[in-house]
Amino acid sequence: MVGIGAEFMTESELVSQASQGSRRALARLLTMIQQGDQESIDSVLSISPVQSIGITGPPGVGKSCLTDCLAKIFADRGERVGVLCIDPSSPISGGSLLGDRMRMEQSGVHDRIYIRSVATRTSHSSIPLRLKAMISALSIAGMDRVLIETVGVGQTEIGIVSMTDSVLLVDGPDRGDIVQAEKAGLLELADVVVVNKGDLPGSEQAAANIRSGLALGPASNVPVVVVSALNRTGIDELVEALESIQSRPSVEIVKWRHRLSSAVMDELVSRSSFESAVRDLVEGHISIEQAIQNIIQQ
Ligand SMILES: Nc1nc2c(ncn2[C@@H]2O[C@H](COP(=O)(O)OP(=O)(O)OP(=O)(O)O)[C@@H](O)[C@H]2O)c(=O)[nH]1
Ligand SMILES: [Mg+2]
Repeated sequence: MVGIGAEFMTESELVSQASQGSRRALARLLTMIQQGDQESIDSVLSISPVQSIGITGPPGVGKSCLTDCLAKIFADRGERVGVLCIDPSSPISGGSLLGDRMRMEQSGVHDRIYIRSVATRTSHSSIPLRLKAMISALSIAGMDRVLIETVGVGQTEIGIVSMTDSVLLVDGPDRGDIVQAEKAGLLELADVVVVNKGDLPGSEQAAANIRSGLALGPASNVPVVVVSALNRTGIDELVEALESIQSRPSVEIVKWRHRLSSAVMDELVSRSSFESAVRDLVEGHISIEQAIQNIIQQ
């Protein structure tokens, strides 16, 4: 394949080249998956994916800086780390990756770290399923671990982090956005809560508030760790907390519910009967119950 661009390869050639370390083949494979190419998705799904960590939280709390710290720690141990930055605003090759790259200063220069931005603007509903295939593609390419940063605390983020093995919810010292995360149901998926910007006043108090809030509910054992991604303090404790995560059956049920509903949505919305049902609804020919029947029966 020497001299032939990755864009001319078949899916199985891409998989084979990516597994032999070709970053161009990996990039191409990820693009095809991101665009929803079914053959590319199918070509990776038999691979059992490596450990993935979802990192989510409100805008600006320091997720990228923290992801950078964690990627660097794992890479310094000799692991190969894939980083996916889920970006709701960017088109396929949008500009904000540059911003993330700049914030991910350490990771950007580390040869065991592979960073990739994933645009969601054009392909909203299927991102969770495609994400699963992207983690598999990174696994094929020899990554030992995948970190996934996503911005926000709403339903989209729940769909995304449900695909990961563990979930890290990041908050800042003065935000209290954790309340929004709780309302959306994201808090119940969190394996570790991080209060970042621990160098600023109010972070210990914010952590104490979160701990007392959690103490009342089913997530009372979830650790709340104060860190500063900027000063790199508290990161060892965070890694320890990440490595002590125990699987919780109640969370597994919630995650599988989200995964299945993403898959069901994806399957039904992609049917041609979905679009014709939309047209029939607009023209007043059918009821929504009939529309559902038409789609299911296709
Ligand atoms: N004081 C302080 N500032 C921090 C810390 N971590 C990140 N920041 C700053 O917070 C700002 C946002 O950091 P990012 O890592 O881009 O935050 P983010 O959550 O990824 O932001 P979005 O992806 O845009 O939601 C930057 O100006 C960082 O320098 C920290 O530990 N302490
Ligand atoms: Mg970010």
